[in-house]
Amino acid sequence: MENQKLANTHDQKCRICNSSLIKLLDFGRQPLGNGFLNRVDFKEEYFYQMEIGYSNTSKMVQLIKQPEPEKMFHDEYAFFSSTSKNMSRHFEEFAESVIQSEYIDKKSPFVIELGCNDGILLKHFSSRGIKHLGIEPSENVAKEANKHDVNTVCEFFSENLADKILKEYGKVDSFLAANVMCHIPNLNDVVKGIKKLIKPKGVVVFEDPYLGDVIDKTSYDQVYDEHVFLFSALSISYLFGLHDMELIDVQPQNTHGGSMRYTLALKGSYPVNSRVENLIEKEKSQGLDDLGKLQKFSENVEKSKLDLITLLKDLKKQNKTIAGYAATSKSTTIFNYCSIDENLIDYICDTTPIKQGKFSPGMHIPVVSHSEFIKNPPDYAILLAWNHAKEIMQNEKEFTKLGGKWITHVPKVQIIE
Ligand code: DWN
Repeated sequence: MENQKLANTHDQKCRICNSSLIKLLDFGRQPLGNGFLNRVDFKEEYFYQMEIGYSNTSKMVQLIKQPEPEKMFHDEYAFFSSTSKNMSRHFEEFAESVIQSEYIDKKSPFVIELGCNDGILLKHFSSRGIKHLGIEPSENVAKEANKHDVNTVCEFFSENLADKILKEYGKVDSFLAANVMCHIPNLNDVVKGIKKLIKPKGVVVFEDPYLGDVIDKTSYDQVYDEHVFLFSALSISYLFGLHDMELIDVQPQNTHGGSMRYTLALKGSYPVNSRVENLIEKEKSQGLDDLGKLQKFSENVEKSKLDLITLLKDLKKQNKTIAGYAATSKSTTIFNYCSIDENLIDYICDTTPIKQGKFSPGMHIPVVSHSEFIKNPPDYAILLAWNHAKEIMQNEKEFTKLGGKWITHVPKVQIIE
């Protein structure tokens, strides 16, 4: 009966193949993941019904409804990629791997990055004098990229923009993106644009949080307004296959709790690495194309929610103080889905100035600076940036030494001993 309810097909069609979506999970009423706000704006806050669905044809897991892009990406976008040292290192290595690869013209290379944010990746091309272009719709972060001598166009990417870029800059060797493709609803238009822009031996290399890891770790907080898709090799092959392009390589990444780097090229232009076939086989045995297994994920999410609420309520009964560590977009999903507010969490600390002094989306928990965490340490800190656990634990040895404890919800709800 429960499964029957979950397996309801939905009016919303798959954004890739136009087949009917099968509803997997309803996260309820959610605000914008990065919609940190002032008290005066509480009344006007935007909410939408956040549900995810699955297409049996494209194998794509996706949001059923997504707010308009302009609501999420604008001149006050709250996320700056360079806030993590580990991520800075990761992008330096990413740049190096592209520069060293066989996919780039050694004499006059040209790279484009979609959603270049504050220039964390492209600055490594710029500093070597490599021709590059960043496309970034959020003006405030694009300005930050300019400060690193990164050339940017402040617009949403589309086939139309690709035509303009082609006229002005010519064709590219490598079209890059990191944590961006999964944000874009009209991917068919994007792939059409990319296909026009890449040279005959050009490639697209992009990475995003990986569906296989989300399922394995029940990291449902990767679902929020900005993440319209959760990709797998199966769904990416399908999408690019519609445009005569193919997946030629895949490389798992540790970032964002488990991501996948996909390399794609025009069909037949490169041999396909055996890693692609291996991953696709693995995905089939994991059930990433199996509705029953995906529905099991929905059950795990509901259990994780109950476990987290129970743990936090138990600690509160013991008069413990609890704070959130890092006001991530992911935490918006957790707090709103689990109805966790100021009665359970005293504050969230975060290093990003634009978030400090504001309130968390939906649940309105105060966001404070990191120095507040040092001045007023809680008994328990819930690790909302669990994907940066290594870096954070390294920085917060003193908190732990003084008896502070960490709570995580990934891969299961627990107090980290
Ligand atoms: O895809 C996206 C990813 C790449 O970044 C975007 N849609 C939005 C964003 O998601 P997120 O907010 O969940 O990302 P992070 O990287 O998990 O969280 C970053 C937040 O954590 C920032 O607000 C900074 C904060 N932070 C902190 O306060 N102390 C981060 C670290 C590492 C720290 O030590």
